[in-house]
Amino acid sequence: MLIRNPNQGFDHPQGSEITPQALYLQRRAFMQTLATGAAGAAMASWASREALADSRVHLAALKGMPSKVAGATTSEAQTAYKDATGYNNFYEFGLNKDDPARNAHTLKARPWTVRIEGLVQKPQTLDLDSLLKLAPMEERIYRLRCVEGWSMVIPWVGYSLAELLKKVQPLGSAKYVEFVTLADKAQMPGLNSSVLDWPYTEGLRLDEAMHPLTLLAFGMYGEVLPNQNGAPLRLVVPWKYGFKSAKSLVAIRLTDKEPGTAWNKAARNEYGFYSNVNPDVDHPRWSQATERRIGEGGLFAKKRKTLLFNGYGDQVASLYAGMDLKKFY
Ligand SMILES: Nc1nc2c(c(=O)[nH]1)N[C@H]1C(S)=C(S)[C@@H](COP(=O)(O)O)O[C@H]1N2
Ligand SMILES: [Mo]
Repeated sequence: MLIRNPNQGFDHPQGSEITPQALYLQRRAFMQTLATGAAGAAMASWASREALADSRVHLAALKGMPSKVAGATTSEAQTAYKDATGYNNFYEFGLNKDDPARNAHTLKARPWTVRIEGLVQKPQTLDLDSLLKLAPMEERIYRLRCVEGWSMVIPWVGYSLAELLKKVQPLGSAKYVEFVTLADKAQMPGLNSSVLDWPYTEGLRLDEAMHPLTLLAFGMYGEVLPNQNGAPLRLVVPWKYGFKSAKSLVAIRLTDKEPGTAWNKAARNEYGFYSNVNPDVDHPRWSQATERRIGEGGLFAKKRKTLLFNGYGDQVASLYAGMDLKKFY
């Protein structure tokens, strides 16, 4: 059943009661509620009244709709919602996998603005409603591979980052994109730790950022992003290790130089700028040859072979033609 959550709109039931059928019925109920407008009051906590109509179309109604981007959607079994929202890396809310789910309720995901700045023709600050309306959304089911050796399959809702970048018109001198995420001690207890130099930042080469697979995600499993997954919007770059997919973005900055990244600054020899998933290039502490799919059996479940570019090589290998992937790790 649907449970109203004042912070996030709707909550899923937790735990083992989630079966595919239960999820299906729950989603259908969610869509029906939206269709009758009865969810207006609940949704208002997330989006403004004007944005309501759009968010209905853009998120809930898109559940199960095919992505228009070739190769973006895998038919592999989706990770259970409780795992995708209960086993997270979001160091701003703590270092343990269950910390974000427990602590991220203090994140105030709305109102929210994102600055798009640097080497662009039209720098601007966009609020969430404008971002939601900026381009048609799609559902894309991506594998997400963490450098720690586990992976998930998550149905995201969003649109290609390229849609946003085209609107601001990158200058000819722009070669890279830096992503800056929220760093607010009042909302994020993890900022008291000095493991990373806050804010958490990431970066892509401009052609990587413009690649249609690179997703600006606003939702998952047909709903708005839970706080622990990077509400209200995040990056998802499916052929790179999970840490490239920065959560809770507040600025997108186009530059002419390769930007530093939070992990690269913390341990340069461990985390390169590119960080493409590659079974042949090990992390100093973790082999990258295999991975454990979260939710698949227990301790003795067979590991899966990790795929070059996380299996998205057909789409992205050409971006790295002629590059030594061991050197540019
Ligand atoms: N701002 C921010 N973004 C972040 C992180 C983080 O600690 N802070 N962790 C990254 C890592 S290591 C991974 S594996 C993914 C996890 O995303 P998920 O929790 O939605 O599965 O988020 C990435 N984005
Ligand atoms: Mo990760």
